[in-house]
Amino acid sequence: MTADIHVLNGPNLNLLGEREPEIYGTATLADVERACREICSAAGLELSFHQTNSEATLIEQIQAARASAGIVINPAGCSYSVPVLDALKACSAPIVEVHISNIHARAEAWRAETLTTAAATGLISGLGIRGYGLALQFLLDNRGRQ
Ligand code: CA2
Repeated sequence: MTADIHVLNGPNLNLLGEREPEIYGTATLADVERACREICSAAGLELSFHQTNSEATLIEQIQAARASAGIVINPAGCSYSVPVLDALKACSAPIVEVHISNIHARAEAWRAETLTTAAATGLISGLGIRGYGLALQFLLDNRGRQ
């Protein structure tokens, strides 16, 4: 039995709160998980929350979530991966891609060239870790409308 909602995090996001706070803030991934769990439990939904540093594991997690009520994904460095894009395209679940920073305003222009966004219903970028909660709220509000 798969969880209702899946929040998936790609490579290096386990370091959130430890480096580059001027870009990513000071909250940790545990803080993000806590906030996501509060939102889902208030809505009576089961949440599966993962972070992986492995592209293969991320693909397996996407496949496991493919028929769920929704996926929130911060693919991080896997945002430029064709296999991750293909895995997302195979999902019937609505997908919201989240980036903590504004990838269109970063010093490195290539950060905006994500492949994975093509498979997402929508993108939230630059709203800090609040993006995760906003993405969940969208999925909850739109349940059954796809
Ligand atoms: O803004 C985001 O959420 C990103 O997905 C973060 C990725 C980056 O490659 C994307 O372009 C934008 C990097 C994640 C690395 O995680 C760290 C977290 C804290 C400190 C250092 C790295």
